[in-house]
Amino acid sequence: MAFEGVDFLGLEDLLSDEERLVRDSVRSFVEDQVIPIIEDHYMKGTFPSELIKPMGKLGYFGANLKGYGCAGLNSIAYGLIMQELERGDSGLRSFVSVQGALVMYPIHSFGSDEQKEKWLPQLQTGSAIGCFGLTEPDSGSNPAGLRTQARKEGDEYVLNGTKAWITNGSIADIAVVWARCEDDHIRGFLVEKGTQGFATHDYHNKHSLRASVTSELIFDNCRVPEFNLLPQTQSLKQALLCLNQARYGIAWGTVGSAQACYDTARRWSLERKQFGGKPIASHQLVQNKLVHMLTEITKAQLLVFRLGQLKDAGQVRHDQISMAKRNNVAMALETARMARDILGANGILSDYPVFRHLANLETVSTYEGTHDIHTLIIGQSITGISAFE
Ligand code: TGC
Ligand code: FAD
Repeated sequence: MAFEGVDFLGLEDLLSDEERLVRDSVRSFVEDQVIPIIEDHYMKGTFPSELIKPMGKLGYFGANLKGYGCAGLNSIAYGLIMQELERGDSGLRSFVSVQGALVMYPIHSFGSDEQKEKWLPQLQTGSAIGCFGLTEPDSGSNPAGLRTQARKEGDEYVLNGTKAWITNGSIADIAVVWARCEDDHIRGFLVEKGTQGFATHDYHNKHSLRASVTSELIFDNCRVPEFNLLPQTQSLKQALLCLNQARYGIAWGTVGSAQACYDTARRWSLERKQFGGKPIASHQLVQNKLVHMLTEITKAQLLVFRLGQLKDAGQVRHDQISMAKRNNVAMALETARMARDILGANGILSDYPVFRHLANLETVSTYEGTHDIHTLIIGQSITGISAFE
């Protein structure tokens, strides 16, 4: 009897009933409502906005936060949501990551009571959409070099600058924007859609993350009331804390995309026959690939499971999150490439999810800190020496 699953070490047994329930419910949502439409959206380059309200209703946005209608789930259950969503598509997981980890989390952690009451309930249900603007055309890996300025004038801040590569940019009702104040400190601001001097511009020619909106945000003497400054933001540190939340979700999410690719490749290898009518799965070289894929997926699962325990215990370090993001994205990318190879020519078709995952994972490897930037973060942590400059 062949092992047909993707959970080789039976991590299932370590999950609580609630965690299993959450995982199964997201899995059903993805099977029923995402898989049937996602390829079409991907090929057309559109985001499946019809899923926003249902996902809000199911509690996926800010699911690990407490209060304001949020589910207050633990980190493992939250991670499992990301895993199942990314089994569907990285763009969908990105939407949920940005909404929860990069918009709701900073408002929840660094916002005033008024900001929390105004925005968190709407963001939680999906009746408002958020985006997070840190990256700029000339500062990606090095956000400390950002040039967007916030000048205080009376009871307003005047923003000038450009943010690049912003997920959900043009569809967002609220943007969390990181800007340099006159005292040289980087702080976070809430900029509402439609504010005078704020414009967006979408990237349309992407080969990756096609079922996701990516935009430039342009601030040209954009005036926001003082009320829109996130009062607990004093430096880049608060932006980095947001990244930790999103990177944690990515580390779980990429296990899902890798599982989808492995599962597709295993099934295919058992059906596809070459050389004398034997399935290609009967060849040692193909088995070697499948074994490698499942072993790496299993190791990645263990990594995020332990990370979740540390996070819930309030003990997780950012360099530990970097290790999981770095390893798991690379693992998923390699798994997707191997799956594509096992499917042969069929691997490039949109009849199978493999090439879509492969193309998406190229972005996932770059955003939220590139593979090499995470290498340097971990390198700095274990040697005490910064190799960034
Ligand atoms: P460095 O000298 O290394 O560190 C300065 C201080 O910050 C601390 N630190 C962190 N603290 C908390 N969380 C983190 N992630 C932290 N990273 C660094 C560090 O310990 C140090 O503290 P202290 O007390 O010793 O002063 O900082 P640096 O200025 O050289 O910066 C390097 C850094 C950290 C910015 C770089 O390594 C980095 O992370 N670059 C990547 C930028 C990035 O990830 N951008 C993401 C933009 S958002 C996005 O991509 C969204 S995609 C959509 C989706 O998620 O789906
Ligand atoms: P660069 O920083 O120019 O890096 C280019 C190459 O140089 C990489 O290989 C990198 O590893 C290498 N490199 C850079 N510095 C060093 C060094 N010191 N040592 C060795 N190698 C180095 N950003 C947001 O703020 N919000 C979003 O919502 C968001 N969504 C995104 C969605 C998509 C689809 C994409 C593609 C990006 C998104 N980003 C977002 C931006 C993303 O975070 C950046 O692309 C990423 O941080 C890398 O920056 P960069 O593209 O400018 O590359």
